[in-house]
Amino acid sequence: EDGYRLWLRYDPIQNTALGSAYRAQLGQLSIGPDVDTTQATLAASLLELRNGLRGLLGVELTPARISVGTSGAAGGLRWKRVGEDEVAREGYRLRQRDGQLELAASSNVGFLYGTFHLLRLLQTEADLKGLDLLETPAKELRILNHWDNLDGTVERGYAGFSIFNWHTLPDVLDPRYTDYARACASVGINGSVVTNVNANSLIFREDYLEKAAALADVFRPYGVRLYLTARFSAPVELGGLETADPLDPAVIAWWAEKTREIYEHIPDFGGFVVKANSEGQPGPREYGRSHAEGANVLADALAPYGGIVMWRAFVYNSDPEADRAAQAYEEFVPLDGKFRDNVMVQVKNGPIDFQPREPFSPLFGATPETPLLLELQITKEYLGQGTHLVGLAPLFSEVLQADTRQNGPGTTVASTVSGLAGVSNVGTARNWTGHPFGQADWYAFGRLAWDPALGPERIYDEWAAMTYRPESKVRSTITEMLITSREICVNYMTPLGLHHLMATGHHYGPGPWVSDLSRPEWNPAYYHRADSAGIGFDRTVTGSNAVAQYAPEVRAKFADPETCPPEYLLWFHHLPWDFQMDNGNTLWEELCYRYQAGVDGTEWLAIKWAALEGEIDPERHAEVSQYLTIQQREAEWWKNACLAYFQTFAQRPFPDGVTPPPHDVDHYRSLDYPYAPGIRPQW
Ligand code: BDP
Repeated sequence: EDGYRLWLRYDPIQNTALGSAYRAQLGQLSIGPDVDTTQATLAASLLELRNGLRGLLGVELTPARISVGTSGAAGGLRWKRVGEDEVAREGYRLRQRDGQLELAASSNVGFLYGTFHLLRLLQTEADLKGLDLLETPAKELRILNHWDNLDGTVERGYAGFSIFNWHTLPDVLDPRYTDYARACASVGINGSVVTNVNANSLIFREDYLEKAAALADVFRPYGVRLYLTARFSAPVELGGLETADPLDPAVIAWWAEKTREIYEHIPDFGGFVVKANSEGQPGPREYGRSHAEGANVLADALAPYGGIVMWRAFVYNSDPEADRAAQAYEEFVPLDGKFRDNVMVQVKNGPIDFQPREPFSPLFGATPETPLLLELQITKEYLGQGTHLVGLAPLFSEVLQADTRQNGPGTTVASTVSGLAGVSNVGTARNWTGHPFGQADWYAFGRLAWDPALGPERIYDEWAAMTYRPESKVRSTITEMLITSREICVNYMTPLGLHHLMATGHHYGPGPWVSDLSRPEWNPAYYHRADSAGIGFDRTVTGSNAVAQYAPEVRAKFADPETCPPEYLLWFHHLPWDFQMDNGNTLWEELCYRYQAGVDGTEWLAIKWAALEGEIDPERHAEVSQYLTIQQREAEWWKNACLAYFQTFAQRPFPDGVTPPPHDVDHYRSLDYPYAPGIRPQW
């Protein structure tokens, strides 16, 4: 058992009574007259159904069991084409009707999604009796962003190398490309940006476009559109022009011609993602132009073909006076209304950078005329990377459900965005994600992009049943572990609103003492601001006043330490060590207890998992156990390093119930991880 099949395992259903009921219902398929299974997406749907039924139920959909082009015999499963007024594009209806189980869709991809849903019902051993559901994706754009480089490495990737082998494309079509697209489609992901945001112009060279086109051809039947990242200086680097100034006629013509060429290779190309004037990437600001002027030249080139630009709001500069958390808003809110219609601004969930917890970015809901995409990180750069078990669905859901109040109560982040982009965690690891539980985040991202209102418990329950076993102890234990693990991680890394305490470069372990990097906002000390008086970043009116970027009700709540939720306390406030928490603890005591709770939580995870021994396959059980050992040890490391360091300022004893760090802070400072994955020269 190596995890390659992800959640699409299709192993025989063990519950014999249920298996017989399913077999009685699904032994026959009738395909409506206007459902043409020679079309690629319908052929893929049929193939998936055949494989699923064969594996789960031992049912062979032989030609004798399929009636094609009829209005349908009694019993069995029936595929029926309906109009978009009945079932929206990409959506589907699954219901029992007149003794038949009917899958109705208005688009080919609707049949595909409906097929995956039906198989999921079987895999999770759901009751099909009285089934009646209508599904429509809440968001049109549900996209994975791969930070994959053309040389095969993956930025902030912890599961091996890129699954896209640019060297052997377009000739070698690794079956993994198809399985990747299947997995995406099974959770409703409909787009894939296959190149890194720190982009390489080479991708636009003819031979690379042929490679990209080969991938797009594999993805297409599964409803996954291909997108590429555009390096803003490509007209210079690849085109030989003297400038990449977006208002220069030669530059405008270059992008128009390049885009035409791309569509010649990939007729349904989705568009560009751009990281500009951020962390050394080129951009319009070099020419005195705004982000809107930069985005619009690409948008104009794409418009004739229906493509879009996803322009990232991840910008900050090195002004020592500026609060990094405030900069994206400052830069982009004044540009509202200045972007072309086919530009979306892609905003990370929080104002800084994929921390274990951040308040939502104040940009959500603040640009009524500019559609936004929510960018989430599925790869765990700041959450223990490939070795810690941390379920991200609670984090994703927390931001999606956060109420921005920008347009009255109930203006959730989910309601303000046109789609979701997730930075992928897959690589060449046999099980795709390195840590076996990393798969759950890929799964959860897709499910939440389809329906942001889905509860994390429900999502993990499905994943656990499909990926491990549908038996109740297995699914409930795994679900509980995944749900709880996020808070455990927050506690042992960055409790109470602390952020960016990670060591430099690789962002793996703790480095709260780092304060000597050239740019102020690359230093953890810039974020926690611990001193003899207290700890935290004052973002109220006495500090950076970044809190003013939120809608009045949200601002009022965050700006007062008495009403600010404890999980965001030190994000917005610099408070004395003896600040009284609601529960009667001082801030120092509470900080210590939280770190201890994080460590204790990793022990709890290990106990929970140990109780599943014998209930699931020994291979994956042993693998997860080994990772949990690392996590327990490293949670201790985080707690000890951070508490030893903060105590040098707090000068207070550790409260009862908190195990004091066995070493002083110099010991933790001296620890070194020279080969931690994802090392970058600076940030
Ligand atoms: C940061 C990563 C860096 C990425 C950057 C981004 O450390 O590797 O390039 O985000 O989002 O979190 O562009």
